[in-house]
Amino acid sequence: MPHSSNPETKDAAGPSRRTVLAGGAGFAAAIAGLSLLARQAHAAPQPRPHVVYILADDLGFADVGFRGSDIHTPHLDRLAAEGATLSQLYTQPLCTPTRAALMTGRYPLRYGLQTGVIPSGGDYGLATDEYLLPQALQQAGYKTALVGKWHLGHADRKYWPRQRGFDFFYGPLVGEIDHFKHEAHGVTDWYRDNDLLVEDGYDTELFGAEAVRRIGTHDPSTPLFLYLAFTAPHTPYQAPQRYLDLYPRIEDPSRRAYAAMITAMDEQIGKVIEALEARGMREDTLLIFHSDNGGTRSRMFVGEGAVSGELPPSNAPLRDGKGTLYEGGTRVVGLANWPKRIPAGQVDAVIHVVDMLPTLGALAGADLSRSKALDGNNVLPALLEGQDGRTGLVYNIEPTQGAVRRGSWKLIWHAVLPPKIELFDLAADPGETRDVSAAHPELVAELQTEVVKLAQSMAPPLFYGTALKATLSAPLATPSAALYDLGSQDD
Ligand SMILES: [Ca+2]
Repeated sequence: MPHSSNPETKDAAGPSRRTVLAGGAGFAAAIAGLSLLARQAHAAPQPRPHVVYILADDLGFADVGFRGSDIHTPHLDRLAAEGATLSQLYTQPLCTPTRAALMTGRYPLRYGLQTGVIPSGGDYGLATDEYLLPQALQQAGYKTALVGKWHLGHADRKYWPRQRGFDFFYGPLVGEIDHFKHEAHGVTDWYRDNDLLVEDGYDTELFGAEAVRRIGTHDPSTPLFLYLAFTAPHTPYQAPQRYLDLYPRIEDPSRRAYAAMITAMDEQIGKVIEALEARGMREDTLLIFHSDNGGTRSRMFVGEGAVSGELPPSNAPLRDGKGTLYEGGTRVVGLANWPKRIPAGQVDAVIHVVDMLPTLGALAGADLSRSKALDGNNVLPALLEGQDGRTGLVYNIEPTQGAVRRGSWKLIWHAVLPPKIELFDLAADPGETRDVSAAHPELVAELQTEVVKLAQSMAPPLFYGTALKATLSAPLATPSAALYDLGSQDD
């Protein structure tokens, strides 16, 4: 099926609510609404909603049914049709930074997680002096559970989910596992709470079954925060045969497995919804779904598993993908569904994943005074009433590159030699095809000043220390026989 050239209209389950509802509501009114809600943080709605927060891993922007894909996602399509599709939802371009931003409400540049992901050999984690979303919700009386991938520190138990505000944890700690063997580099990475676990099964189905169990045994009179972080459709591309059999017409084995993984995830999401209905919790549940970053379009970011053929994810009509600062890496497929409160339609407000902590915190009546200075805003007015979202955002700031958005203007500064500055008008050119920096030198200078200011305040990337150590201690990649051959050729 062809992809629309305009993401603003293609996925519209109804007319844009920003257009219909926001009307003359200007920025000042939006700000007034935000601060009013901030003051009302302790007057949360009663009963407070359950929150089911579902993350996909490396899902392409275009790779769900409600964006016109041939990949079957009937349960997500229904959630999208009955809820709000989020047309401008932003994350960080990689796993670890996005998860950190979600947990803290703060950009990863604040605590050194802005570069790369925590690799298997990395001994660092999300700083333990950060106050996390599950801690805030737990303090507010929520039961908190993580089912799925963590990727915010594994080398020391102090970084693990049970020590960071989750009453329950089931899943892997690192970024990429074999979906059947649950191991990375031959080491099992699969836990229940703080205990290593060996069990058979396909991870996506195990996550779904565990989520259903958590809901099935939950007392509905207590609010639940269930963070369901799938490892699908991250590499390696693997799926049980019955899902592969759904796609006989896809010849490329990588794309067939990728599609099968997405449908397997969708099926589990359907089971989670059934479980909520069976417990009478569905109407009072805010369900948020999105990808942690864009689909992979470069082999540099594909992960450790080999992929044959063309890389399967599509972020059409957005440019590039995972690991980059272009929209395909950072603007993700997403939706919010809360039958009682969120009307059906498309929300065009600019929302960043750092906004989720203050938003959910406000709903829960959580005390966020223990958080360090938040980068996120409460976006309930955007979700519930179609009001405007943020007017700017920081894509990322690293020693080698940075990008910021102001209104519809986006500056990307590639700082490594040879350096390059790009300016895009996302309203006119969401696909980032026309660099207009030469035509707007003053705006470029202003945005560069903003990037420099942020760079001066950033924490040094923790990834660099690990990368350097790994480089210095790595064994010689060439087998000795090959060295001998090389020596022979010198003769
Ligand atoms: Ca990811």
